[in-house]
Parts: sequence; C-alpha cells; structure tokens
Amino acid sequence: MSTPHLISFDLCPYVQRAVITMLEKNVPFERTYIDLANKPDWFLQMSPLGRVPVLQVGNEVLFESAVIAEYLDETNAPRLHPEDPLTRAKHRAWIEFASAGLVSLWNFYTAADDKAFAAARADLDTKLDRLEAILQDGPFFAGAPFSLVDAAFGPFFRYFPVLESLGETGWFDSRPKVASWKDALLNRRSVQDAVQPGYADKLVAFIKGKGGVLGKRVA
Ligand SMILES: N[C@@H](CCC(=O)N[C@@H](CS)C(=O)NCC(=O)O)C(=O)O
Repeated sequence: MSTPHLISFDLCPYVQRAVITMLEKNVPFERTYIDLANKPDWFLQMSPLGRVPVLQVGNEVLFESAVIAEYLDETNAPRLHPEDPLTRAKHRAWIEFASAGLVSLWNFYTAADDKAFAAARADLDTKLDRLEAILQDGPFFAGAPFSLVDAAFGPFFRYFPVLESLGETGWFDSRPKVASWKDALLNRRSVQDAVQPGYADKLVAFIKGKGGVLGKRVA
C-alpha cells in the first residue's frame, strides 16, 4: 500500500484516533497540518464535510475517523477489532459513544454561561457513570488486548488532566474502573505520541479563546 497521508489539525481528537491506530501497527504515514480557521482550497475540495481527519491512500480519499480506523485495521496487523461479529458490533457502538463523549466535552469547555456549564458537566458525569457500569477488569476496554475502542477513548481521556488543571476535578473519585482505564490509556505510548509536545498549553489557549465559563478561568 502507498504511504497513507493524514490531513490533521493539531488539537483534533478524531485525528488522534487515526494516529493511534497507525502507531499501534507501526504503519509509516505522512502528515499535513491545516488551520481549521483558515481551510485551504485543496482541503475543501478533498474533504466532503470540510472536516479532519482525511486519509489519502494513493488516489483515494477516506473521511470519518471510525471508517479510517477500520480501514487501517483491516489492512495492517495486528487486528485491533474483535473477530466475533456481535462483539465487534458492540465495539463499534462504544466508539460511537466515545464520539458523543467528545461532543459533551466540547459543550463543557465552550459553555457560555453557568447554566450550560452545569448541564454539560452533568451530561459528562452521566456518561462516565455509564462507562463505570460496563467496564470489566481492564486494563483496557476488552481486558488485556488494546482495541479500536481504546484508540477512540484515548483522545477523550486526554482532556481531563487539562480540565483538572483549570479547577474542574472529581471526575473519577467514585469511578475506579474508569480511573484505571483512563490511566492505562494515558500511559500507552501510542496515545501519548498521538499529539505534539505543547498539546496541553495549546488546548488551554484554545479554551481561553472560546471565552466561555472555563475559558474565563485561564489567567
Ligand atoms: N465525525 C467526524 C468528526 C470530525 C470532526 O468533527 N473534526 C473537526 C475537528 S476535531 C473538524 O474538522 N471540524 C471542522 C471545523 O472546525 O470547521 C469524525 O469522526 O471524523
């Protein structure tokens, strides 16, 4: 296969899913960063929804992070999706849940007023409770093997140390299974290497730029 080319934005959690998947499989890839606030014409022509990630494979273009991750999984060992179709379907559903969690996070760190902020916090707490209820022994979602569900949730959990640094704590106090899953993911090499040095500072600056309840806390 020709070297895949990933079109990225440096803070995008969906892009990170593709990077984690390629790092887990030692797939060499090229990467181009774009500014989502100033999208180049070539990108707008290529990306049907105007979003990253986009993965170029030869003359073909793939979009949507879950689709990109599955393509990479089907074409490069080791397999990260389970073999059993029912288990695989359940994994896809939890990857979708991770995407909903990313929307909840966005609503939280961009919330413009206290009411929206409290509602977004409650929504996130409910989602973390759901995860606590379904997690088994760990260290990863499906136990010992690292799966595409883990690749989807690594970028989700990466937000929490930043939120904690801005004074939003208590996410994991009564959720020991989520806490140890989060730690296992944030200690995983592929998850760590999926962002550039300075990620946390950039995210804080981005949150400040949004000017919401959390952004106003940034000095
Ligand atoms: N469902 C998409 C979501 C991708 C997405 O929302 N990407 C954001 C950046 S993290 C984006 O490109 N937004 C377009 C914009 O900001 O204009 C996926 O899973 O790939």
